[in-house]
Amino acid sequence: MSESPSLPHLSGWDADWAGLRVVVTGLGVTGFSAADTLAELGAEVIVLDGATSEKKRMDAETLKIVGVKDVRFGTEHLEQLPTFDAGPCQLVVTSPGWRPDAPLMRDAASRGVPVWSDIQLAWRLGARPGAKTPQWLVLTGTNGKTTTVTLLEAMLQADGRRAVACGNIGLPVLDAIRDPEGYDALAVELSSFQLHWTEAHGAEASGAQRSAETEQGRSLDLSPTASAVLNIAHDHVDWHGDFGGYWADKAKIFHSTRVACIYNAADPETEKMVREADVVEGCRAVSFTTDTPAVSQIGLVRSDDGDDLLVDRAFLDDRRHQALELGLRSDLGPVAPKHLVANALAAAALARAAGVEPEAIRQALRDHTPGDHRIQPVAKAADVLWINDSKATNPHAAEASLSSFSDIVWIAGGLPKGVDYDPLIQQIASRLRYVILIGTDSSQLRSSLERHAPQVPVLGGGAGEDETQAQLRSTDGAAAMRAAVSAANRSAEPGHTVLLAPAAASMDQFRSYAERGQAFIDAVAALMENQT
Ligand code: UMA
Repeated sequence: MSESPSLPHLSGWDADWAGLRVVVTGLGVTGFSAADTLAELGAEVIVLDGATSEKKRMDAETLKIVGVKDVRFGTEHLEQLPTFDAGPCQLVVTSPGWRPDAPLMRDAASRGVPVWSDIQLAWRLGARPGAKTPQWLVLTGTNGKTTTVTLLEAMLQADGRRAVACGNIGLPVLDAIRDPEGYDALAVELSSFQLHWTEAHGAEASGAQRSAETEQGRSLDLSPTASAVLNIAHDHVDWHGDFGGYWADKAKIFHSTRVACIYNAADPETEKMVREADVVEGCRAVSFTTDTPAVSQIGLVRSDDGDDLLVDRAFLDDRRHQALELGLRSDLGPVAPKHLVANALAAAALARAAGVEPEAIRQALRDHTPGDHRIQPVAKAADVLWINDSKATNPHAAEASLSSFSDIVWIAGGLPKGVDYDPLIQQIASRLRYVILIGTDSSQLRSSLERHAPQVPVLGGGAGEDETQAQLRSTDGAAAMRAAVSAANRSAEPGHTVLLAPAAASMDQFRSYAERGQAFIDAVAALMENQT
């Protein structure tokens, strides 16, 4: 990305976008919203996409109607930037997934053509004329983004604000800012890809940028009210080149933050990001913790009756001597795992930075329903927690739940889809106490466990002929799950978590991951009933 501020004159809906020659890369949801917006602003737009589909062709037809006449499909268009009749391309607005080493991005860099994410464009536009200009509350992280942004949206709405969750969660930010009425606040989930293509010069921007900023009364680069990084672990490293690149792109979220940068007290890397950020004068560093909070933290206080309190020691005047109650752990549901509490605390910190009242936060915690089959607590009995993460159909998705718990009795297996289990098993071996494999053939997972977690007992996944093993392999999914749940019950000890996170597809034994999750819920319910 160019180091100097790009297109400094273009800020606000009424700026001179007309005639600007813009290439939009990608015609997924981002590209469509970007091309549609730019056409409305009067820019000249060419859209490029390496692949095509029925949906994309229909979207191209729709774009034609609004004035985007030139949509090109096919890899032959991805070698270099196209030239417009009126001259060379002046700006690229890219879909997030386009890698920096893609030929088009290299071509843009060599010609000095700025490349913006849709986030950068949305920030520059602000809002439609006459509509409210929203506060931006932004967050990123390797895991937990979607839950946190959903909770944040609910907290803002419970406080009576017109708010919406957008960004990587699915609704393009450009669609949110083009809402005719406008929003009071945007709860924005940002991916590392989106951040990569978003400029962040920090509050100490160059002279040219600062003068433009003064003129407009608004920073040219993303300058959110509050920002948060939930955690950082290895992910998308191939895209970013190395972990350092991924880290640096995530860290950009803190730059130019105005009220509070929120980090995870349990993840020193997120604190380092805040320390290195160039923020607006007066912006505070606030952390969240699942332990008792110190000053400038939002955290969890154990209570005598066994129900922990979520408390704020950051956003109140007398924070040295007082704490503000935001809700109870049990507001999040009968069993609220630690990672969910951490996500709720992060959302609460962002909401409090925007002035949301404690009552609204509590209301949102109470209204929260965990997504079905996604790290969904099912029961807690005899100090054993039962979690349904049937939606974890590959190792990457399973890792999120496996790394959220220690002392796990793991129910896994199914159709492996040709993936390599070794990295996952190496990473989580120390957390496993017992493994039960369902699936008609989970031998691949079993041999990975034998190689990388030889100390962990494994039931199933082999050719054993005893009745339980045969049931675990059965094409009758409900029977297989009953056998797995009953074996888990026999091996789980107090303090353990029984986790269904198959890391495999379900279709060898079930119609869908939802049916597999429901089979688990039913088997656990039957078990609980028999035990009472
Ligand atoms: N394309 C090319 N060449 C390339 C790369 C992409 O031609 O080198 C084309 C593809 O054919 C496609 C288009 O570009 O038609 C881009 O589509 P996309 O699916 O990559 O992106 P969008 O549909 O615009 O969706 C994106 C996010 N996807 C990615 O970042 C990969 C969505 O996040 C996001 O919800 C949406 O914008 C709205 O902001 C999804 C995601 O998987 C959920 N995110 C990753 C994650 O969470 O880990 C980052």
